[in-house]
Amino acid sequence: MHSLILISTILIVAIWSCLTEEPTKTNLCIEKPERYGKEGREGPPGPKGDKGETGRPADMHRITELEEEIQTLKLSVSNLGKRMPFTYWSRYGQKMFATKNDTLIFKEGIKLCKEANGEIAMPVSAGENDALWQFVKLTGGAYLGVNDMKIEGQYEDFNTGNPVMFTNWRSGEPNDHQSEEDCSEMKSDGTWNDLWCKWSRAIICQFKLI
Ligand code: MFU
Ligand code: CA
Ligand code: CA
Repeated sequence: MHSLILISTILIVAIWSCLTEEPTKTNLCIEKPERYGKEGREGPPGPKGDKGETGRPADMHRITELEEEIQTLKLSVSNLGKRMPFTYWSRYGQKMFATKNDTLIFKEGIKLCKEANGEIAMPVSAGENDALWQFVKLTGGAYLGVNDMKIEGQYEDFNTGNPVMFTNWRSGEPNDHQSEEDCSEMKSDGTWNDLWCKWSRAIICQFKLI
């Protein structure tokens, strides 16, 4: 009976010491991985290194070239941001045309294109007229840059102030209806009509590629 109590006591002490990892640890314990202390503090800085090799002389020509490239990139990135509102794009020759699902009065249309660093669309050839017509089929009537605001009956390109050479007036137009039509639109059949500048129409902007 005494020996049973003695053996039980030894076993309890051995298991207890294994569980608590007390210094009384016996070799009965199953080995556990070693435990490390915390990492020490950072040591003092090392000695100064040797002097480096002399650099190449600055290539001012290359720097100028790179500076110019950066300017061009900055402009492209800025233009991309400004042109985000436009949902429809097409390219014809050296012009990009862009529009979106919205109608504005002529003055507001001019502002919209200007804010995107562009101009109101002004077709100068049958090809450009056709390219714009593709949009007008989707958007309905759209303002063009042709107008006779300065002198009645003298149609100018709003962007340049030059007289227009290419025209595609619908028969009977321009008629300056009620003596108040100094703006112009492309109708859904691709022909032009002069109209009052206060009507709301789709706006197509043009961006020159060179
Ligand atoms: C024609 C057009 C005008 C306007 C009017 C309702 O005149 O030329 O621009 O659209 O119809 C009779
Ligand atoms: Ca007129
Ligand atoms: Ca008209």
